[in-house]
Amino acid sequence: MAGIEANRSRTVDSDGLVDRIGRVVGSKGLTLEPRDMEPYLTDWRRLYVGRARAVVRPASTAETAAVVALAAEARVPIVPQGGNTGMVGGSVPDNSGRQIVIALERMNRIRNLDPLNNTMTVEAGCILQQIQEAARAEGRLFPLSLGAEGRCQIGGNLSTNAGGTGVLRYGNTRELVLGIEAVLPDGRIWDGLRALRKDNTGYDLKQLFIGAEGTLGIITAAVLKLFALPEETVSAFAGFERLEDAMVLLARLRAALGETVSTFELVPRIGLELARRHIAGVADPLAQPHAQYLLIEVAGGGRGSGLRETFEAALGEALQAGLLTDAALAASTAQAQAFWRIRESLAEALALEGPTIKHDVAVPISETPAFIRRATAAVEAALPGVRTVAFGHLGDGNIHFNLSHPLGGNDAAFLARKTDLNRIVHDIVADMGGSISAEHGLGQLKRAEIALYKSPLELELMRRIKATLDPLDIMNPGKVL
Ligand code: FAD
Ligand code: 2HG
Ligand code: ZN
Repeated sequence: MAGIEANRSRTVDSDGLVDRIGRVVGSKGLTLEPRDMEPYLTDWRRLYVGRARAVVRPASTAETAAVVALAAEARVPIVPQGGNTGMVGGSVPDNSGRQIVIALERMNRIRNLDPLNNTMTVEAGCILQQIQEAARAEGRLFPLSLGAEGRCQIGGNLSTNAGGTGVLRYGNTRELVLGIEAVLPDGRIWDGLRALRKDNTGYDLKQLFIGAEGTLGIITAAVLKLFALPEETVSAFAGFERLEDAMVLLARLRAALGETVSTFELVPRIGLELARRHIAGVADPLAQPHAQYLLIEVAGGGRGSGLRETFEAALGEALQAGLLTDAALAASTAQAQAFWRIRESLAEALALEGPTIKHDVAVPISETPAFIRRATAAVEAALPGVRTVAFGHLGDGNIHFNLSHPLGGNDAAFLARKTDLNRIVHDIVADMGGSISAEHGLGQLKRAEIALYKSPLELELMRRIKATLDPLDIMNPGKVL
């Protein structure tokens, strides 16, 4: 406790809350020094910089529950935080300096892996990659996969219902979970860690916490579904010209290869160029430039199953039919990794390119080409010179419709157009029956925006759920609603 004593003078603790929390988590679990708190106060995009009374890092569910109970008693708001890679400012505190951040990083144990039940039980602070590797070591696959997997935590993935590049085959995070354990806003622990494939005993409460962005409680552990580890994975990087052709290709690939088609991602030419400009080691895999590219992956039954040959033949037919203009099949793991690097570095490349206005939208899969065309024309008319970088999960109808600042323009003037450009893009999304947040959530960024696009009844139901579980409004207030 010496550290806590030493730090006490640096924080205002007139009600003794920090002292009481310190007694629960010990000096290892409490950060009060402004310099040490700093990484927990700024989001990945550097859009939000908050202040906090303390950063608390509990080591167990019991410690988390005790800290939440103390905060609830003192009516002090809590901000749950995972790997802090979220895109919408949900994981950082506001500017009041009153909130405490509860970071789950010390809760990183894999509690159990049951290969026969095809499940694993993990604590919320496990890094996604750690989970993927543990599953693989037992010959199993945990299919959630995203660019931030080396840093994001499963608790954050659950709380944002993360999507990523495996949704086409395995679904969103929501579909990969059998049970959760959560600390409620009053400090009680709900043990819902059931490892069952079937359980129709009333409302599916875990689904309330999944995608709630920390507004209903703190997820402390989860039972995850595991899958057979594919024996063979084949990746291709293909160039093409017309977005509609990609949709025809996806249907053809599914007809030929069934559920082995696991990734179907869009990279526009400008995305590849930005990645080459900003990310070390990125190269163009194809000889000539193309308007658009696809990263396609099939995974399945192993040598002798004919997977590679069938995939190659399907791509050959697509080239002959003019759906593709060129395609490279990865001949080695290193080449496959090079293809993936292009796709996974796009978010970072965009950030390094300068100010960006982001839209993470979903429309019916068949409507994605029409959406990209309509939205591109509309924003280019509204702001000549704006560079649209529309990329992402084409096979899911989820496009990351990014607007990169006009070259040679005034960045402040560009960012000042944010509300008006959001309106243009989101109105088109709404008109097409889509969603203004496909996978990143609402956080602080889209909290006001969603009020324009969700029905009053849906918003009322959400507010009622929030009020029932968190009547004091201490769990991540100011986010989502
Ligand atoms: P954080 O950012 O720490 O938190 C996110 C939200 O969850 C916050 O509201 C926070 O309060 C809450 N939260 C965190 N942990 C808990 C908990 N244990 N209990 C309750 N609430 C909690 N997202 C996608 O969906 N698909 C992608 O393909 C994708 N790619 C990305 C690529 C890059 C390079 C980056 C930087 C981000 C990407 N993201 C993607 C966004 C982000 O990685 C995901 O949203 C991820 O799920 C967030 O996890 P995290 O642990 O970093 O959560
Ligand atoms: C991705 O799919 C992430 O790479 C980030 O969801 C998307 O930066 C973005 O717009
Ligand atoms: Zn994405």
